[in-house]
Amino acid sequence: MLFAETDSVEIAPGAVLFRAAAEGSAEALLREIENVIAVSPLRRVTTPMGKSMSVEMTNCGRAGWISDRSGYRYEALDPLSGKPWSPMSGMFSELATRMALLAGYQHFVPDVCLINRYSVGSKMGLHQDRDEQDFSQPIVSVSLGLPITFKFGGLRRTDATRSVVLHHGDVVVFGGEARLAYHGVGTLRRGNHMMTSEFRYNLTFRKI
Ligand code: MD3
Ligand code: FE
Repeated sequence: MLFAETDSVEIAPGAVLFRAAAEGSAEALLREIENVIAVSPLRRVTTPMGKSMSVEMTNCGRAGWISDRSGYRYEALDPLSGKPWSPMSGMFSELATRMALLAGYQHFVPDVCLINRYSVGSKMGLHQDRDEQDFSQPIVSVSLGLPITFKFGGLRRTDATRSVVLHHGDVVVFGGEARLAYHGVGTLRRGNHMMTSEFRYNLTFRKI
């Protein structure tokens, strides 16, 4: 137990996996997700190509990531309500800062948390995250609930990918040369998790 918090695996250059690091915080994280959803409900957004994404999303923090026919971007106001997103809780930002520090990033202060909810059949195709200003800042990802296969490639869409299953409580810090790598997730399979029933949640903490 003493060393569990720092057990880490480098799954690719710049991508550090901390297995089950958020497990002990999961109940509190899920409660806070409910608070965020009460302000800004989960919704399925449309890509610029006009396709509805299978993952449901919401955000907290000083802006939120959204997509519609006019593109991907961060917006200070939730377009559904016209009001600000829920502020990021201290518990959220402190978890992200602590995990980034364990991965070697000393001043990571996230200002946005994107919350993705996967249900049976949801998936996310290979993409890069490049809607932020400063790619020297890492992204911290927290998985909760059902497991999913995460795919991780290189800087070109056609680069080979490797797969790793992300489980409840796993935290991954993506920085350095992993920051702009192509990544995605496979299809969520049916399951019943003790804390999230039929869902998987993913939190991504970013400095936009
Ligand atoms: C690697 N989410 O929201 S988390 C996303 O499981 C996203 O919901 C997936 O990709 C999910 O953009 C994967 C892992 C992740 C998140 C952001 C990254 C990996 C990343 C940014 C850069 C490189
Ligand atoms: Fe991504």
